[in-house]
Amino acid sequence: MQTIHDHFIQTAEVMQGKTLFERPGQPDISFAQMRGMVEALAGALTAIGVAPGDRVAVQVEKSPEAIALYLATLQVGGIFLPLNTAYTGAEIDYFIGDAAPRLFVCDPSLAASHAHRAGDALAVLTLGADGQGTLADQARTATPREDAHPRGPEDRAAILYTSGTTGRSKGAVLTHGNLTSNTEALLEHWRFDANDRLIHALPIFHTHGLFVAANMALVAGATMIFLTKFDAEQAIDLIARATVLMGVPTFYTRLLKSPRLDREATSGMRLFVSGSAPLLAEDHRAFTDRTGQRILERYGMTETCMITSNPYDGDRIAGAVGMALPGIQVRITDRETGDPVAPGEIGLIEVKGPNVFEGYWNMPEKTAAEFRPDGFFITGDLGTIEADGYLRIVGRDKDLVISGGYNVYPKEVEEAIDALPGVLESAVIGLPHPDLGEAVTAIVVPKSGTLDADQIRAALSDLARFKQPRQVIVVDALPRNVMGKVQKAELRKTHAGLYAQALA
Ligand code: MLC
Ligand code: AMP
Repeated sequence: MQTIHDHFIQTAEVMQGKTLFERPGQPDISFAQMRGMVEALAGALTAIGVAPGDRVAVQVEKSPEAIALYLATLQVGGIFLPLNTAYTGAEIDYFIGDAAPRLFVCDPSLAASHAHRAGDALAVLTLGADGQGTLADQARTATPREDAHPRGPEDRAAILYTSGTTGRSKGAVLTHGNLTSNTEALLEHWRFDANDRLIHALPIFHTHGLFVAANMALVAGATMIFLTKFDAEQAIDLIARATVLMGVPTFYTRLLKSPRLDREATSGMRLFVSGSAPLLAEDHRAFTDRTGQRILERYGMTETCMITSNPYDGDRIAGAVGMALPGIQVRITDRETGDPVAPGEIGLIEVKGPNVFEGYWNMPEKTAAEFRPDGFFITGDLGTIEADGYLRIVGRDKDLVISGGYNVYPKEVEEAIDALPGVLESAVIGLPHPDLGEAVTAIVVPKSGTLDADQIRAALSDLARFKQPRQVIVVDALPRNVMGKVQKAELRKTHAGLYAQALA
């Protein structure tokens, strides 16, 4: 088996001076240069003492060097642990305590606030958006490393934290076999090769930007037009020089807002991919009307990488996420009994295959609870497979909000709100939002008297910005059923129109 690092080295050997990273206003970086960066960083990691199995936690801005650090970690047999740049110090405390990394790499601007973490067991180094910092300094002086620590499909490659229903984040442990098998399946399924030029505007600390988009380009020998963030007008400028865009639905909602999006602007593109959250069927259709292109929607999850995809050649159906990728099995089961449901009925989406993660870091009970005895993983999404064979996602069994492609577990936000003075209880829900798909919204009950909604929002600054409620609504009581359970469905109905007029 080859790891993503092995694949990259082979590709770099062939591609040599071909451009891997193209960045507006900055010099291009070739495959050969990237290989040099990876080997220099692998030398630095070895010198620092990162041993096989050690975790390398990374909270840095998007840069080619950050991708090189990912590959270098795989090369030395380490476990890559990328963290959302929005996470605050309190959130980082938890990840570092839980994963016990050997090395934590942060932005130079945060070096002072993380300095206290450094000790015998944990080195703290920096890497900035410009590729500079104390880690880069070490890479310049260390002896570059060419050999890779041998790794098999079962060996651990990465940990991605995903919020938990109990409020505690869970570290999903992904193996080399998970990453390699999924990249290979996607390359074939989407006909992605060295001729492609991918607009890469996603963050690189999640599955979509790192294990789908970047892995595919690194392995195929494609060029990435590498953007620090998504800007619809910039994307339209660049589309003429690209062949593929991968994005969350908000990318498409924002592209559709631009009058410049038309057939001519997109005529050189061969593939638009959407995933990480539901793409509105009306956006899918509007995109086709405007551009003649049919967005290819696929479905995935941190724990499973990509699961299903609409076909490349066949019908890309609005509101459907397609069929299981090669080598992957998907079934729909009854929520109560776990038995497969009849075709066309709604149930839990379960998945099995080489893409499915090993388990949650240090959480054997949580892991066991999400797998069936026959090895199927319970996604927590609700769906149906109809006679046409396409999977359609109809909802979620898990209490989860997806805002602009970021997952927010209400429990974590509710716990933070409930801890504030004067709050009796709260319910956090996702409401339809014209830009973000869903917006995190808090419904709060005061202990007595009234509460200031703005003060509540301001008091939640320990939470990453994308988890903070866009709006806080103060009410006298929450609706409950006879069992005393808060009726979130009713709250979502009552407040459904809250963001209807929101400006994107
Ligand atoms: C940014 N903000 C968000 C937000 N993104 N708030 C809620 N939800 C989000 N997703 C905050 C900013 O901090 C800022 O706060 C304010 O909103 C305005 O920001 P913006 O400039 O409008 O946002 P922008 O930077 O343009 O980002 C929006 C976005 C981005 C949608 C482009 O969030 C994004 O790239 N999302 C992709 C997420 C992703 O990669 N998901 C894949 C997960 S993997 P303030 O305070 O300054 O106003 C996965 C598996 C799979 O799910 O299947 O792929
Ligand atoms: P994450 O845990 O961040 O990886 O998010 C995974 C979740 O995103 C899945 O469990 C789904 O709920 C959701 N998701 C991903 N892709 C799609 C899609 N195409 N349509 C609807 N939901 C999706």
